[in-house]
Amino acid sequence: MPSDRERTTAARRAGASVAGLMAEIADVGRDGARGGYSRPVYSTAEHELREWFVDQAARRGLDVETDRNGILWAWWDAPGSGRHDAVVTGSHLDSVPGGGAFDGPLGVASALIAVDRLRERGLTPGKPLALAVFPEEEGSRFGVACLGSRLLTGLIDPDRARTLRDPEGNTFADVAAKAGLDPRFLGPDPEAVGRIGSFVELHVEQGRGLIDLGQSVAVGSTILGHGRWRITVAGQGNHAGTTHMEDRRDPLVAAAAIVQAVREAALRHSGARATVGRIVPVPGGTNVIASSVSLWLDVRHVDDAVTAAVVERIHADARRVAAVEGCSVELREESLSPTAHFDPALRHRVGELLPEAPTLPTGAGHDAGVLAAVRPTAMLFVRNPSGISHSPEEHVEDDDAEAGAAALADVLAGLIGGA
Ligand code: HGY
Ligand code: MN
Ligand code: MN
Repeated sequence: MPSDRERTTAARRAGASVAGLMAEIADVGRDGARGGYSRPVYSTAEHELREWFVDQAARRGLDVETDRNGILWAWWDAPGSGRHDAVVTGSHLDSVPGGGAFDGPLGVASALIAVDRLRERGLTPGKPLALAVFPEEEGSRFGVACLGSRLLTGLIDPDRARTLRDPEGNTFADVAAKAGLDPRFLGPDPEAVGRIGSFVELHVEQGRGLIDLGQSVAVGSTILGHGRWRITVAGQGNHAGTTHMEDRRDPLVAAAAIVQAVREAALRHSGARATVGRIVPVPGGTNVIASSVSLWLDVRHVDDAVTAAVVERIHADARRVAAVEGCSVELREESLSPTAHFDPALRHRVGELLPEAPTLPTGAGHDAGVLAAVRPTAMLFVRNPSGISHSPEEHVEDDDAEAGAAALADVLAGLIGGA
């Protein structure tokens, strides 16, 4: 059985730097059409990344288990029953369509390297330590952000989760079953949540905060409240050539006006952000007037009441512009997360451990935002010199990546105690 030090040496030989680990997965899930990466949950690409993580964890002597919701837990000294003080770190491996290389995987790779750094320091944890990988953080396949952590914490009804469908019509239950889960057991896992004493997620910064501060690493303060709604506009499908303009009830025309109304509604509230990033006409033929159109709305604001007011205004505007076109409109909430404030005591402790690191809010959602509602949670952000994310232009310099892993190791060392 190799000693911890031998394992670390072996891991270091195996490209054990954050940049080295990221290079190992750099070709997984590349999207030739969109650019960047498309790694939907339980796709071949994401499955390959999960396998890679399990292998990297095993090389470090971590014991990996997959829980009923598909969350991977790699334990350095798994907790005995009745323990509620485990320190957990990790992130996600799934991506948005055409996403960047770092959103998610950076936190997972940094957690692996942080274990190496702790071992190099000869540290033996005084508490259980786990690396976690959450499925469907982006909600890109089944439409609900942070689906894995919502199931874990009981934030989504398991029956609703089981019947969620991907764009091809596959249910989450069927896809999860094919991934090796038993859909009957999807749902709240109070024992798994109860083991967590604190959760720390490292993530690429998805804005410009650290660029402007000239720093590599920041400590998270809040996560902007955010939600997703599906707007369906119904009109009259018809022939593009035989239907006179005055005889049309074209839902795509109404949808175009709704997209403009979305921007105007957001601009009425300082700090609000509202986006339509996805429009799907049915049937979607070049020579066909659509019969219906779905638009997906993403609205965010630090004040949850403002988010609600923006959505309400958009709904009213959508009804109005649709009526002008002789169409009807339905708006349905798909997921909603209130603004998350990280645990003040943990945030203070992390600040003590990283005295140079500034604090930053984030406009991006994370599993840490879901867990923050039930367990002490903190986040670390690593500088992204492009300030761009959910795009192939997302980037992290090698030095900043190593600084992030070192900062994570410092935080974990401080939290797990031990010798
Ligand atoms: O959408 C978000 O904010 C996150 O990247 N899932
Ligand atoms: Mn993301
Ligand atoms: Mn992310």
